[in-house]
Amino acid sequence: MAFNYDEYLRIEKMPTLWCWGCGDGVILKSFIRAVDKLGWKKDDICVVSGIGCSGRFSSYVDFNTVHTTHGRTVAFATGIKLANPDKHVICVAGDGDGLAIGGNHTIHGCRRNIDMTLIIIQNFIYGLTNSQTSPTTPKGMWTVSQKAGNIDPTFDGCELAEAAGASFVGREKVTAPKKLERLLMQAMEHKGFSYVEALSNCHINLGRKNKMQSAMANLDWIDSITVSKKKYDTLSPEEQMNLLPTGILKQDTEADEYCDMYKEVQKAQQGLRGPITQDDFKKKI
Ligand SMILES: Cc1ncc(C[n+]2csc(CCOP(=O)(O)OP(=O)(O)O)c2C)c(N)n1
Repeated sequence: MAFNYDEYLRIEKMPTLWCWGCGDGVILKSFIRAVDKLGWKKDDICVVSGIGCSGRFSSYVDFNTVHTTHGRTVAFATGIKLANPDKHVICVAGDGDGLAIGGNHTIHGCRRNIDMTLIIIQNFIYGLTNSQTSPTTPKGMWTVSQKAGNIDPTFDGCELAEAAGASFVGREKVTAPKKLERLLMQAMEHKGFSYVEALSNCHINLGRKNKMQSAMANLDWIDSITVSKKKYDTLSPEEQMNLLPTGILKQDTEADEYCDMYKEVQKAQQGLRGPITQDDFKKKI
């Protein structure tokens, strides 16, 4: 029997505002299937998104949802999680939202290792506002803010998340929706901050000006720059240079989780335990 997405969607909001052929719908469907497989109740989930095409995500799913300001997704989500530690909090942000204006919040969400999942919809461009350079726009590509070609160095959001302390980091692409579904399940099940980069196409605002005029051409390009982590690890540094590894890139099940530690703070303040000391932590410095 066909999967019934309607159960999880706000049907009155359909059709989506996303352009025809946009990969964001593939991510939405993969996420819904992952939630269904986890068996989570809709009322136990809160989806928090920012502004941008990716920000529409929270409007379409029939969970508790918050459509927040551009760049502040993780900040809002942190407050929601601390007040409701028993709920599953999922943030969705674009590469501009989560890595440029909201980069600082992303770094500190990772550093605190608070139990939530951040899905970065990485389409290499500011989509909604028509093609400004984002921190992940490849060098040399045309953008509306760098019409002679982008000269800004890019950074890898997954490497950033790993270095900042996220305890689960992974990347997948919309051309592998079943793998994306599995990665999202693993990320959402993980206790701690999980960072998932979902590579999506924006053939309208990235592709059209960069010799990828159709969704398929944009997707082929994404396929050409990605390789499984298993294969990636066998390549030389020169071969790795222009490739993005996919799959689980980091998984640390031992790291201290922020809500657990915060419970200890509450107990200490209520006189239910002594002060918090270095012995309460696995990682001290
Ligand atoms: C504080 C603030 N700054 C700028 C904007 C304008 N703005 C809206 S969406 C957006 C970029 C969206 O790009 P991205 O986060 O990559 O998401 P996409 O649209 O590609 O999904 C910008 C700059 C805004 N709404 N609020």
